[in-house]
Amino acid sequence: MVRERFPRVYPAYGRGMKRSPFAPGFWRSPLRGPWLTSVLGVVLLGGITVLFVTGLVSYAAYNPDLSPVNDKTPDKGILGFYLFSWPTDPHWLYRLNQGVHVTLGITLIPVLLAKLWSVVPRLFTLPPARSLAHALERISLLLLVGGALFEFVTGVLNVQLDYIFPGSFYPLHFYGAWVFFAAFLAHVALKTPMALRNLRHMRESREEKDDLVSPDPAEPTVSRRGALWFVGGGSLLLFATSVGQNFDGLRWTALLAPHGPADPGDGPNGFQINKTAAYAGIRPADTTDEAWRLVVTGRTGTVRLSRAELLQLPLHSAALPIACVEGWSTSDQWWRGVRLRDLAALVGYDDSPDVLVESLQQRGAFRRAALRANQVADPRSLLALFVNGEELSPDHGHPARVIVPAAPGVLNTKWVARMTFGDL
Ligand SMILES: Nc1nc2c(c(=O)[nH]1)N[C@H]1C(S)=C(S)[C@@H](COP(=O)(O)O)O[C@H]1N2
Ligand SMILES: [Mo]
Repeated sequence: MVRERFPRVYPAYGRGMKRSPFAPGFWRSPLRGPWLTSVLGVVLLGGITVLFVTGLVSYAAYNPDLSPVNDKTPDKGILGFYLFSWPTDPHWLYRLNQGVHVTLGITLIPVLLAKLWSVVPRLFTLPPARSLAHALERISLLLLVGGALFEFVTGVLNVQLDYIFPGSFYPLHFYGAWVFFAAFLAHVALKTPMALRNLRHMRESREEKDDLVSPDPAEPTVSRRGALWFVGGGSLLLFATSVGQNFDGLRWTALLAPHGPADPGDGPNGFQINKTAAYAGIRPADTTDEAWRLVVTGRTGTVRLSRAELLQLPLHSAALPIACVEGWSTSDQWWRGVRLRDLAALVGYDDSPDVLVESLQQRGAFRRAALRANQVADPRSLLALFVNGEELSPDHGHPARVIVPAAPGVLNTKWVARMTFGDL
């Protein structure tokens, strides 16, 4: 019966035209309509706002304004206007921020796909633009949809495959975020009033006028609420199989998360490893007590310390996690070593300055990192020699690694060889 109405409502289209996605009768799911689109839209409004904020915050945590060594987007210009000195408290700050960013991003994938599915007929409207305003709106939608797909795809690739774009993930994801969020804001400003109205008094009868409602709907196989449960269930499944990468005891539940190149095994050093010593090209011969020296440079010159000499300095402990930009983190581990600020004092600084930390590693992205004065000054910031009561394993950075509260994992340089204190 509904089918018969179709040619009368759209006399310009013959039945054969339904094969074309541009024909109104082509899209036949009875689920499409303003209510479904509005529910999904409101979920994304909240979710994507959180993703944007946690993403910008995560970028600030890298100290990109401190040193060219840390800056992955040298041409960020005014987009870096908001950068601030990353605090060291609370010590789980980056772990929380990045866990939320990555886990929420993964969880929202089904919602994003469902939202795009719910409006896909609009991609195929003819004529492509009825007016200048309509043309502008469609271009902004292109940026919106393209931006969303781009951000989710680059994010997931970084989380899953590590560094598929060598060195260039940050600029892509960072600039993409701004383009996407600008289009997102315009979209939200235009659509929120209508979406809220749709949600408040939604009657099926009112839906008939909307262009998302198929003029020629197929028999329903599932209710709209059923469809929402399906999307929500997909999100829940993704959440349940990725959130565990943030907790040592639950890591096995994170079926979707990468588990690192090496099984860290049990025992004191049995927690997640990102890059193994072998991968980083660390030669065991360079890390022996005879060969290894820590070279510390500062105001008063250069000091070279053997491991035995380091052990003569006051040793301190701190319980701190490792939290990677990729969204995995460890529970707090007990690190023991020399305070960074004590090393600064050795080369003439009573007030902690910035420091550039370089590792034995000859190549690769994360062989050096710059820390800000407030990070050096924190008494929990250590050049760690031990973890959980045992010497660092080769993969965790033996003979010595940096560990700083609240900082992204990438700033916690392993296999440290050289520290240069001074304003960066
Ligand atoms: N020299 C060096 N230090 C490094 C890295 C590296 O590749 N080389 N990776 C960093 C990154 S990205 C993270 S998340 C942490 C991982 O620490 P873990 O392997 O001890 O868990 O170490 C950091 N320190
Ligand atoms: Mo990392």
